[in-house]
Formats: sequence, structure tokens, C-alpha cells
Amino acid sequence: MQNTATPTHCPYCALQCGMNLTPVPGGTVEVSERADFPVNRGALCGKGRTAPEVLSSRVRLTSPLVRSAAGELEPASWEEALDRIAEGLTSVRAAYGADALGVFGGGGLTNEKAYTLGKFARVVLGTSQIDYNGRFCMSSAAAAGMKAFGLDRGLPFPLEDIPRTGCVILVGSNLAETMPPALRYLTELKANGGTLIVVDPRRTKTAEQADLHLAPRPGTDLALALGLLHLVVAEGRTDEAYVQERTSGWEDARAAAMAHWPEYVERITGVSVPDLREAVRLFCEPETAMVLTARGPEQQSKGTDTVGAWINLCLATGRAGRPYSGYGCLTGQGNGQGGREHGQKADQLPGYRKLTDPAARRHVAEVWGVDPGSLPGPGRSAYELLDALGTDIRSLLLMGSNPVVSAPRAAHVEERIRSLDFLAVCDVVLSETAALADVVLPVTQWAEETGTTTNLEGRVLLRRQAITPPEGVRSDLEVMHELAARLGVEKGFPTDPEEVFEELRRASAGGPADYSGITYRRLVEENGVFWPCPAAGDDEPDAGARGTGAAAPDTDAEDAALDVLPDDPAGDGEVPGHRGTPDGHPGTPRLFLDRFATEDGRARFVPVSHRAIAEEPDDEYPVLLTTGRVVAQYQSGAQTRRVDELNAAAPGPFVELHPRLAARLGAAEGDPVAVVSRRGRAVAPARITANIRPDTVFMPFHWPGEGRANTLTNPALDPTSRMPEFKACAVRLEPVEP
Ligand SMILES: Nc1nc2c(c(=O)[nH]1)N[C@H]1C(S)=C(S)[C@@H](COP(=O)(O)OP(=O)(O)OC[C@H]3O[C@@H](n4cnc5c(=O)[nH]c(N)nc54)[C@H](O)[C@@H]3O)O[C@H]1N2
Ligand SMILES: Nc1nc2c(c(=O)[nH]1)N[C@H]1C(S)=C(S)[C@@H](COP(=O)(O)OP(=O)(O)OC[C@H]3O[C@@H](n4cnc5c(=O)[nH]c(N)nc54)[C@H](O)[C@@H]3O)O[C@H]1N2
Ligand code: SF4
Ligand SMILES: [Mo]
Repeated sequence: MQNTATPTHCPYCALQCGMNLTPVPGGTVEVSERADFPVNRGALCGKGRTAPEVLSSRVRLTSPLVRSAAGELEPASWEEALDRIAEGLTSVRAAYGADALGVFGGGGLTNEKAYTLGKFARVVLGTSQIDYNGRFCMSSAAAAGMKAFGLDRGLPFPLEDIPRTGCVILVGSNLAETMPPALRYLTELKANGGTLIVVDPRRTKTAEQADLHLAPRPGTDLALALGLLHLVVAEGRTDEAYVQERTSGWEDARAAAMAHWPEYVERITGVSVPDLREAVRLFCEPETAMVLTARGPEQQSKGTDTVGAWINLCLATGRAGRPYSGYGCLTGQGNGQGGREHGQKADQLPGYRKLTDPAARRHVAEVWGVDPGSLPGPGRSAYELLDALGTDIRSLLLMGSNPVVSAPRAAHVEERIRSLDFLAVCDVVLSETAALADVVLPVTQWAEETGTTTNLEGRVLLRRQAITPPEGVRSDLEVMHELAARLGVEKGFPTDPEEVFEELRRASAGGPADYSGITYRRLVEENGVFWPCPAAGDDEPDAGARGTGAAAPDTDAEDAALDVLPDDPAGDGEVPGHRGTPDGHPGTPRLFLDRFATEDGRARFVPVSHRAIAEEPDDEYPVLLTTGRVVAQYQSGAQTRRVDELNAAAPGPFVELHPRLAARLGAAEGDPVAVVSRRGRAVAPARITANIRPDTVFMPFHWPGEGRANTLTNPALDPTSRMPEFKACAVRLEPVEP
């Protein structure tokens, strides 16, 4: 590896901040500012800055582990570990059939890995039972976006458009903690005279920035959006011409919204009628406005309808598919967007194609060199898959998730995982879930391998290798290559990420998420490319209908050119030389400006009505629990809980509660509090603040053990997206003797 700085991207969240990495002795890297990447312009949060700590062999896995006869995980050779997995999978398949083999992926995996995992499940294992943790993330927004716009891409515009709009309603996003460098876009919005409305039951660091903070009862965003739409109509603020010209279904959606009177909505949400009116005024008065949602309104058993209601608000007011206006979802994981496009999802084939679409099956089967009839159909969603472990599903291959900490009703999920006949986990660290495995494979990490991710804007990026991985670890791609060979598939599982990407380009060609015009070289030279980006001369999207040949790189010269990434001798992120494909498709930073991706080009209103959360508080469980994140920990904490600086900033779980609730409980700051739901009991210190509604407590979900928030959460699923209700369930509080 070169000794100069390599421009690349952070391993964690969907912002995919640019950073420069310089190798340092000890096998890790030094992070320095990379100012040329427009999304973060050099800024990083503490997680990104400290990410190299997890490269250190002090905290990461460097040898395969195999469970011994005595029941202990013990170091083993790669040969032994891979053979054990092949045996485990083969014997389960022989006894119970291919659908007894489960596969669980992650939105942190690169596009190349996610693509290969989906292919591995369907082609090598022949199982339909694959899904991934993105189901727990933005699946409700994805489903709602598909319904309304005919396409799901988190943001249909770049972040740089945010400061240029008139008003942003930010619904259930704590951006200041979950994507700190992106806060700049909101600050610039306000400096330009735009206004910010934040919808969150807590007065978060993000809500502190708002011109108007609405603090609804958790799980009532659907009613809130309907109430706002009611007022839009009642106050004559509908954009009739736009509705006529660019949408369908308005009459039904309007009728549904009109049943949600402001006073009724105030009773459901706790947001006052004057505040509702003020929100409508701020949103409607400027020429342009946006609604952005994150996990708050989405992680609900009615998340799809809820996002649909916010989209309806945008459509009725002409705020979608126009410059500096629109609806967007802030995706979460590093490859939250790309991870949901290329086939690790239960119902999906690469290029965001549907597994049930015969043309899509033909197209992908041809790229894979298999019979379309051999591809299994759609499988179970993430929670349903985890719930079936040990019964219908007897073995699990897990790559890129830690469900013992992050899945809803986690004690039950943990028990299901323990009941498996065979569990294999690929991870960089010994996560709580890996610790339960029969075989653990230690894999390479971000700075040690190359691959693409797609950030929250739909911008495809190249994460470049900066250092040589330590002895003893292999990449996820190598793992799948070796396992495929052991299971009788010698070809089709390359270990070189660029080779995988070339195949992904062909598989995605003509699909909704078309990457066929994107090459590694373009990603370096152009600092990312927004999809859809069809190959040159091939820009008529036609889902699944085209043969495989059309988009393949066509000349040896092109193949040869793709082989090597241009060097970056100055180490400044500027790559000298030519600019790839001068006549290539430029990519699509802004979607829907001419038409929506529906058949008739019109956005579709979806008629929705308020309904209660799956588990309303009652006498026995009178308080609402909601869950989420803190700035210094990432997800299940598997990686960030291994970094001293982050642990010092966020050492453990807590229960955030209002002084009135604390007084009733007799709890002082820092006293242990038990939170009890129908699923279980968790204990964590009280953090008392008037920044939360008095009827609600909040717990971050980053820790295992006694303070595990997911011991409590309700796995009630959204009927469309199959998203669990992480953001609202009924609990009671009990004092604990310290
Ligand atoms: N520091 C850090 N950053 C992260 C992550 C991390 O784990 N740690 N994870 C990444 C990932 S994968 C994701 S998905 C994103 C998530 O990013 P966010 O969505 O910003 O994160 P959350 O904290 O889950 O939820 C946001 C807010 O929703 C509020 N909320 C709770 N219930 C409701 C409700 O019913 N309605 C509304 N309107 N709001 C509600 C919470 O109070 C919280 O402040 O963050 C990404 N970035
Ligand atoms: N209560 C509650 N629960 C939640 C949420 C919530 O808001 N509230 N949010 C949900 C959301 S939005 C999400 S996204 C999930 C996330 O929760 P998880 O799915 O558990 O995500 P991570 O903790 O990021 O787990 C990733 C695992 O993969 C490993 N890993 C990282 N990179 C790689 C790689 O390249 N290859 C392999 N093989 N392994 C890798 C990491 O070390 C880690 O062990 O949690 C969900 N759970
Ligand atoms: S905001 Fe996200 S991408 Fe940026 S440094 Fe922090 S964790 Fe990494
Ligand atoms: Mo997420």
C-alpha cells in the first residue's frame, strides 16, 4: 500500500463523510481532513475520527473461532472453520431443505458484499430466507416512497439543496447527534432566511435549532400530518394547478384528511391547534419547502402510512418534484441506501428489481448464468426470519448485524438464536451475537478493503483501501467465494470488489436503481455519481426487460482501463488525468423534476387515516417508551463500545424521564430505574430532564445486558414494510434499590 494519504469514507453512518487515511505503524491509520468531499467538507464526528481504533488488533478478531466439543469458542484455521460452516449448512439442508437455511445481512455492507450475499443465498444455498437489518431502518419510508413516487431513493436531491429551500419540517430526526456534520445544512438554511420545524417528543439538540418545535406523543405523527393537511385545505393553501397536473388520487386523500379536525388532532398528539396553524403558515408561505423524515415516524407499526401522510402534505402543496422542494428520508447506515437495492432484501433482485417480476428474474438469472426457475421466491422479513430461527429455519449465516442487541423483543430473539442447529457469523469484532456462534470468521474492515457505498443522497461512492489487512483476516467476498466452492459452485463469486461491481452494473442495468454507467474510475474522478446512471447510449430505463449484453463493458480496452485505480500522488484527493467517459450519463442528483417514476408520470396520493399504536398505555403499563441514539455510540455498539474516547463520552444506557415522572417514582438523577414492558425488564440510571414529554421515557439502544432497551420493545410489524414498532410501546417504571 502507498504511504501517502488515501481519500476515502467513514465506515459508519449514511452521510459517508470523506476523510483521508494515512497508514501508521501498528497496522492502523491516521485520519485527516478531506476538504474536497462536498457532503461534509472536512468535518467529522467523534465516531468517524476514532474509527481507526477498531482496526487495532487489541479489539478486533484476527483468527477464526470454532466452538469446541467442550462448548468454547477456540481459535482455528481458516480451512477448518470454512469446512465446519460448509458441513453445518449441508447437513441442515439435507435434513430440512434449502429454506431451513437463513441468511441475515446488513446495511453497512458495501454494494459488492450485499449483492454477493443475495446471489449466494439464491444461487449457492437455494434459499428464499434472506433479509437484513435495513428492514429495521428505513423500510417504511422506502415503501411509502415506492407507493407515491414509483421509486425509492432516500433523498431525491443533494443535501446542498436544503439551505436553498424556504422551510424544512424535520420529522423524528435528531440530526445533531446522528449526523453531526449535516447540521450545517440546517444552520445555513436559517442564515438564508429559511425556517426549521422539528417534530420530536423530546427537545433534542436538533429541536433546539428549530423555529418551531412540535412535541407529539410518540406514535402519533400520522395524525399530526393529517391535521396539517386538513388545515392546508381549510385555509385554501392547496396548489390546485400542481395537484391537477402532476398527481393522482387527491379526492380520496383529501376526504381522509378532512376527517382529522385540528381539535381532534390536538387531542391525539398533544400538539396545540395554534402550533398546528403556525406550522402550516411556515410551511406554505415560502415558494419552496421540504419534509424530511427519519426513524421517529418510520419505526412504527404504521410507519408506511405515516410517511405517506407527510408525502401527501408535500403533494397537496406542490412541494415535490420541483427545484428545492420535496420529500426525503434520511437513511441511516453507511450503505443503508445501496444495501437495499441489490438483493439482500427478502423480495428483491439487484437494481431494485422485484423478485416476483418474471422479466427481472430472467434478466438477473442470465447475468448469473442460472435458470430463472431456479431462483427462489420472496422470503420472510427480518423480524419474522429471526422469530422462525430454531423452528422452520435451522441455521443462520449472519453478516453485518448484531441482532442480540438491536432486534426488537431481543430476549426472545436471543433465545431463538441459541436454539439454532448452526450459527455462522462474519464480523470484525466478537459481537454479542458472534459470541453465540458455532463458527466466527474475522473479516477485513473499511480501511483494509475497497468497495462502494451509496449515501443518503443516492450518491454512489468509492471507499478505498488504505492499508494491508492483518494476518489472519479475510474479506467477506473471500468468505463467500470459499463457501460457494465448498458447496459446489466454483464460479461466479469473485473476490475482487471491482470485478463484483462490474457484474453488479450488468445486473442493475435497466432496473430502477441503474448503476450500469458507473465505474470505479468515474467514482474516483467525479467524487461519486448519483444513480440512476445508465450506461452510455442506454438511458431508457425499462425494468428488467432488456437482455444482459446491452450494458456490459464492451471492449478489452475498457476492461483494462478498469483494472487499476488512478493514483493520487499528491495525496490530496485530486486525481490527475482524463475524465472517464466524456459522453457517459452524468448521473441523476435531482429526481422527479419532469415526471415521477410511476407509469403515468404522476405522483400518487395514498388515502390514509390515523390509527393507534399497537400497544397503548393502560393502568398496568401507563408510560410510553421510545428509543433511539446518542452521538457517541453507533447502533448495537459492537464497534464503538470498543473505543475509549467514545465510552468516556457515553459510558452506558440510561432512562431519560421528565422531573414529574421522576418525582412520582421517587427517583433522583442517576438512581437505577427499572423499565418493565410485556416483553421484559431493563434497568438503567435515571437521567432527569424537562426536555421530554412527561408521559414518555427514552432509552438509547446501544448496550447489551441489563440496560438493553430492546428487551422491552414491541415487535408489532407494519403491514406493508414489516418494520417493528421501535418507537412506541407501553411500559411501567419501578424504583430499584441502588
Ligand atoms: N451517533 C449515531 N449516529 C447514527 C447512528 C447511531 O447509532 N449513532 N445510526 C445511524 C442509523 S442506522 C440511523 S437509522 C440513523 C437514525 O437517525 P435518527 O432517526 O435521527 O435517530 P433516532 O435517535 O433513532 O431517532 C430520532 C428521533 O426520533 C425521536 N422520536 C421518538 N419517537 C418518535 C415519534 O413517535 N415521532 C417522532 N416524530 N419522533 C420520535 C427520538 O426522540 C429521536 O430524537 O442514525 C445514523 N447515525
Ligand atoms: N430499540 C431500537 N432498536 C433499533 C433501532 C432503534 O432506533 N431503536 N434502530 C434500528 C436500526 S435503524 C438499525 S440500522 C439497526 C442496526 O443494528 P445492527 O444491525 O445490530 O447494526 P450494527 O450494530 O451496525 O451491527 C453491525 C455488525 O456488523 C459488523 N460489521 C461492520 N462492518 C462489517 C462488514 O463489512 N462485514 C461484516 N461481516 N461485519 C461487519 C459490526 O462489527 C457489527 O457487529 O438497529 C435497529 N434497532
Ligand atoms: S457523521 Fe457519520 S459518516 Fe460522518 S464521521 Fe460521523 S459517523 Fe462517520
Ligand atoms: Mo438504521
